[in-house]
Amino acid sequence: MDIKMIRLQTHGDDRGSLVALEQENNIPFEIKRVYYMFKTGQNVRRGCHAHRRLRQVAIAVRGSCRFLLDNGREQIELLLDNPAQGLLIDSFIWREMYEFSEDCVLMVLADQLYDETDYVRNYNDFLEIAKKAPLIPHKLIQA
Ligand code: T46
Repeated sequence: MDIKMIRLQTHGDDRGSLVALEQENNIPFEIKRVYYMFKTGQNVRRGCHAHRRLRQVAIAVRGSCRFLLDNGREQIELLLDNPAQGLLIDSFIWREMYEFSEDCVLMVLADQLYDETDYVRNYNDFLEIAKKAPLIPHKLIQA
């Protein structure tokens, strides 16, 4: 349950920059779904849930937003503001996103199709389940 920031190689020349995302390569799973959010209102808090199985990589392809990640024992706060950085969010991490910049486009790559039964939306339920999980400290790893 490490929190891993993936450095995405940027191919740049005098025309600009390009980042390529490849499953099982710089994205550490098979990509089954991609979604993105934009025009997020000010003072909006998104997420506020955990996933039972889902693993994801979030990239602020434009603008910035903050993430709160919580494993039931510790919390970590991060600013995502670089299109060449991917935040790996493993299963069973409570996540909240907030302070979206007006221009923020937050893209998420997921290893599963959309499945409402995979969501844990109640924080107390999440804590109960997290209590039973082995203690793995939150670490921020630059890859
Ligand atoms: C997550 C964070 C980072 C779909 O129909 N298909 C999809 O693939 C997704 C992601 C959402 N939806 C529908 C379900 C809701 O009616 O889009 C609506 C908004 O979804 P939600 O309220 O779950 O959005 P967020 O921003 O709270 O959470 C999303 C993801 O759902 C979640 O998996 O980890 O972004």
